[in-house]
Amino acid sequence: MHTAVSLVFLLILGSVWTLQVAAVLPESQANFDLDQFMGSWYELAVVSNCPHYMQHKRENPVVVALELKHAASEQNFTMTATTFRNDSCKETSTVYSLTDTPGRFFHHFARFAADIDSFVVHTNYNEFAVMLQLSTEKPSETKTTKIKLYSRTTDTSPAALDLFQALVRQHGMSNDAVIRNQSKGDCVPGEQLTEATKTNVEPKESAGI
Ligand SMILES: *[C@@H]1O[C@H](CO)[C@@H](O)[C@H](O)[C@H]1NC(C)=O
Ligand SMILES: *[C@@H]1O[C@H](CO)[C@@H](O)[C@H](O)[C@H]1NC(C)=O
Ligand SMILES: CC(=O)N[C@H]1CO[C@H](CO)[C@@H](O)[C@@H]1O
Repeated sequence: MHTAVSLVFLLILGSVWTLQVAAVLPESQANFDLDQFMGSWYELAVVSNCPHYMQHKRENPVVVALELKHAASEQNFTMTATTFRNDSCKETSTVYSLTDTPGRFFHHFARFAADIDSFVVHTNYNEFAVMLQLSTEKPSETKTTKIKLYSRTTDTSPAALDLFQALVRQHGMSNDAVIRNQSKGDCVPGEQLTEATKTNVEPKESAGI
């Protein structure tokens, strides 16, 4: 198979990084439609080979609500993430630059001096998206991989989970490590978590997605 052949070829080159990039340049996204991808998403599940990120997520494994906005003619879009942190709602905004590759974006994360390439590996726009993020921290050149499952709702279909889990395996990570969402209800920046929304807290198994 073509994939197996390129795997061997790239392993011979010794560049796992190149392999990862090559493995996600999906022909399926050649007709990626940015504007259909915009709007509201929920980040329901994540896995990473970065221990710090995973520890941080395990401490606060909540659903992150995302709002993506693209202004026509701009070569970038804004992703606003809202999530509960210590029972209050935190909002952060990130500008992603478009690249020449459909479904591939770039941003720089100043806190870790990291260059981050994001790929929409799979999406059907109206239900789910499987995202791959490859980061390189400077100056150490430390490389980490993150895989995320986005959904238009706080639930997901078995088909979307299958695609997510397949990508997790393809990148040599275990599905046991995946951290699933724990929905705490709607999150409005500036508002404290109310007693009413607290009753919705449903702790989930954090493994075995
Ligand atoms: C977004 O892209 C436009 C040009 O397409 C540019 O003028 C603007 O500065 C960019 N915004 C950011 C925050 O990089
Ligand atoms: C969360 O709250 C705990 C105790 O209430 C505090 O020690 C901790 O620093 C807080 N964390 C953040 C990120 O605000
Ligand atoms: C992928 C995943 O774990 N999804 C869950 C997110 O939370 C909602 C509500 O708590 C569940 O219904 C989903 O199954």
